[in-house]
Amino acid sequence: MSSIAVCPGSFDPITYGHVDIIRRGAKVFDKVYVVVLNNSAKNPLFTVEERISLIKEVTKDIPNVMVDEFSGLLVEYAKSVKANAIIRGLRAVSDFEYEMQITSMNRVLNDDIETFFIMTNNQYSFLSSSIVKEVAKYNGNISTLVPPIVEKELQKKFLFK
Ligand code: COD
Repeated sequence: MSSIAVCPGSFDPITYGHVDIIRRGAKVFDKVYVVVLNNSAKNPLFTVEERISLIKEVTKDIPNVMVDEFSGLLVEYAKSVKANAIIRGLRAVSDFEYEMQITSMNRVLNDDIETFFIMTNNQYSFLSSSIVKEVAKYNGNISTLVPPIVEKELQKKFLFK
């Protein structure tokens, strides 16, 4: 039986922190579905299509990574691709409470799907999509935070309006 995991998120946009988690996950699981959850509660900067296209581009060298989108419950998506694992990234202790809440809820919804946490590389432990957007908005240097293509698209959004 092959091990299939889902790596869900908003990815608005994908950062080197996300890429680190995806790469580490892809070494452990046979197949990893990186799925953009179309979460109506958030007000994203990038459309779902733009986010997917950026994720595809920066993960194109990892053969066992698939990129997809979904609106609805994560456990439903996991079931639809026969995944029995969810991968989440941990940056700092501050992530723990939020992650525990999501994991517990997902367990209530489907106890057959296990969540695995991967600690990020220390150099990305402060990194989030929100911080990147904030710095990009004021034309700060984000070249060490996101892949070049993401940097270019952020500059387009903020500077060439
Ligand atoms: N280093 C390591 N990991 C990182 C970093 C970093 N620098 N930055 C982000 N990550 C990790 C996050 O911890 C997370 O695991 C993943 O990358 C994605 O992060 P985000 O911020 O893009 O995505 P989130 O946390 O906003 O995603 C939340 C979901 C969309 C997954 C969640 O809201 C969800 O499952 N929604 C679907 C509805 C549902 O099923 N709800 C029931 C459960 S609550």
